Amino acid sequence: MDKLSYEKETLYVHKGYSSKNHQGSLSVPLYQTSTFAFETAEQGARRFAGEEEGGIYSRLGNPTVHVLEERMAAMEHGEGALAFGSGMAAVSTILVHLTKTGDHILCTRGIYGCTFGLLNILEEKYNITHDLADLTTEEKIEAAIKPNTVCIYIETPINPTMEIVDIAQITRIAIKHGIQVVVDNTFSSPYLQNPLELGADFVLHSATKYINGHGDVIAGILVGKNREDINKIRSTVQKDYGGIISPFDAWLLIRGLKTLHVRMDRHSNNAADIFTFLKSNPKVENIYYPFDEGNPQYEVAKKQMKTGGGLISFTVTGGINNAQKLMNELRLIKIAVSLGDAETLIQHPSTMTHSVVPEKERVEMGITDGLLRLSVGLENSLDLIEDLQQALSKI
Ligand code: LCS
Repeated sequence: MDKLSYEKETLYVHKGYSSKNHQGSLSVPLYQTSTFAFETAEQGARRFAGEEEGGIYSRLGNPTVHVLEERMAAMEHGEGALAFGSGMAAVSTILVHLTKTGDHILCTRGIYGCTFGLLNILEEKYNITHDLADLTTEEKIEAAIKPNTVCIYIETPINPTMEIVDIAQITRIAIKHGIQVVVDNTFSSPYLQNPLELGADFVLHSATKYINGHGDVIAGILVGKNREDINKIRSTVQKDYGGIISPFDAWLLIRGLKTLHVRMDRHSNNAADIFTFLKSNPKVENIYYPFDEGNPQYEVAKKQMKTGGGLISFTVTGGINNAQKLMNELRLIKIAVSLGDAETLIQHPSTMTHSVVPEKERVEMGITDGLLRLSVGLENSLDLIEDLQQALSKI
C-alpha cells in the first residue's frame, strides 16, 4: 500500500500485508507453526530481550495473526489490536487488565450471558463488583458511577434486546471521571460503528460473528486506542492467561474480513426488509430493531451506526409456547445460537444464550420468555419473509 490513507473498504482487503515480502503470494501465507527456530543462541537471547524483531513462539506472536491484528486495528481506528481464541477470551483479558480487587465495573443493563457469568466470577473470587444499569441519560450515567468505578463496559446494540446507548455521551462522562470505556462492538462490526472514534478506550468483538461471517471459527479481537496499552496486555494478561487464536483461525478471519462491507450491506438490507414485514404482522407483538423510527433511541442509533445492522428481536402473541412453535415451524431459517453468518438463524434467549442469567436479572434486562432473536443472513429476503410468513400463519 503506497498511499498514506485509503478508504476503509480498501483497508479491509489490503491493510498490513504486502505480497512483495512473501514471494508474490496474493493470499496472506499461513504460518501454521508453534515455534520459530533461531539461527544462533545469541539471536534467541536478543529476541527474548526485545532487541530484535522476529518470531519466538506463537503464543507471543505469529506473522499470520499479526496481519489480522494490523487489519483490525485499522478498521477500528485504533493503534493496536490483539486476536484471541474466543470473544470471551477478549472480554476476560480486558477486564482482568483493567481491574484489581475492590474495583467496580459499570455495565449496560443488558450484556451477553457469558459476560454476565464472567462478572459474577470476578465478584465472587476477587471482590471486583459490578452493576448493570440504565445508561441512556446523562443523569442516570452520573448516578450509576461509584467512587471505585474503574471501567464502563457497554454493548450497543445490546444482545438481545437491541437497546442502544449513546457511546459519545458515555465516553464524555467517563473521561471527566478518569474511567476507561470498553465497547463490545460485536453486533455492529467495524463497518457500521467505530467506538474508538467516539472516545472509547477499547473496543472488542466476538470475531466468531460478522468478522468471520462464515460460521466456522470461534475467535475474539480487542482493539486499543493506544499502542502502549495493547503492547502491555500482549506481554502480560494475553501471554500469561494464554487465550490466543490459532494461526489457521486468524487466516480464516483475514479471508472473512475481505468481504465484511459487502456482507454487512446485504445483512442490513435483508434485515430492513424483514423488519418491515414483521412490523405489520398482527401476530408480532413487539419488535426491537435499531432503525425503527418508533424506537426511543432511534436518533442515537442513526448518529452512531451506518445502518440498522442484521439483527432483529421480537415477541409474538401467545408467549413462550408460540415463540417455540414458531421456531419449530420454520423450514429455511435455522434454529441456532451465534449470529452474523450467511445463514439466517433464530434463537430463544431466555432458554439459550441468556439462560445462565437468573430470571430476576433477565427480566430486568428486558429478556422476556417470549423474546426471539433473528440474525438475518445473506439469502434472498423474499425467501426469508415467505418462511416467516408460513410459520407465523401456524401459531
Ligand atoms: N459478546 C457478544 C455481544 C456476544 O454476542 C458473544 C457471543 C460474545 C461476546 C462471546 O463471544 P464468543 O466467545 O462466543 O466468540 N454471543 C453468542 C450469541 O449471541 N449466540 O451464541 C454466542
